[in-house]
Amino acid sequence: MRQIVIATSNTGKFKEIRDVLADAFDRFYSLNDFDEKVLVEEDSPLYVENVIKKARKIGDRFGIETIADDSGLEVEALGGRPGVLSARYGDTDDERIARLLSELEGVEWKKRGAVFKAYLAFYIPEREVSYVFYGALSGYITFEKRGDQGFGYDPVFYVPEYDKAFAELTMEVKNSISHRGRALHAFSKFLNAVKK
Ligand code: ITT
Repeated sequence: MRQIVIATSNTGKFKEIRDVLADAFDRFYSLNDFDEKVLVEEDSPLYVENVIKKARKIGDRFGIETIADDSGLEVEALGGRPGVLSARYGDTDDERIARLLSELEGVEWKKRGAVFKAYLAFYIPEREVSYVFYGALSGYITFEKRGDQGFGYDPVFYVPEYDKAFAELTMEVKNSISHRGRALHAFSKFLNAVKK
């Protein structure tokens, strides 16, 4: 039986990752499944360093193959903020969105461009090795919230190709185009190439 820890306590991320990997693993754990809370300080300004640290620390602690995700939203008009600090822009999704929209007040549509980035690290404890996968998607920050699917900044991230915000797409469609979906696609190809 092949098990994997999805090293996140963000249930939105957990569901998206599990959905894409459903055929590759038999059992999925999130950090919420363990009583022990392992503290991982995401203190680097680089996503890639944070994600490797997270996957490795959790993988070594529980002795199970682990995938971690560090992601962020980079808004052009804000000089790339909130970026790697996207989770710390407020205490709740609503607060983070409210802050983003207020900082963009008065900014016209064509200057509201943004990129969502996702870094995934897959760590194999018995080999002490990490593999990193990357995905990104460009879009725009809306003037107000749209839709009720997904999580996080989904209601304010507009995808031109679909003329919809992420939160107006089903998880399947979001996963087929999103930053995380792209990184997961690369990870799936890797898993197929390196069958256990
Ligand atoms: P973990 O560290 O436990 O995985 P987190 O929510 O703290 O969860 P990050 O440090 O990667 O995750 O922060 C990313 C922030 O960006 C956080 O506020 C997320 O809700 C948000 N985010 C990430 N991916 C997103 C997506 O696909 N859609 C909307 N918001 C997203």
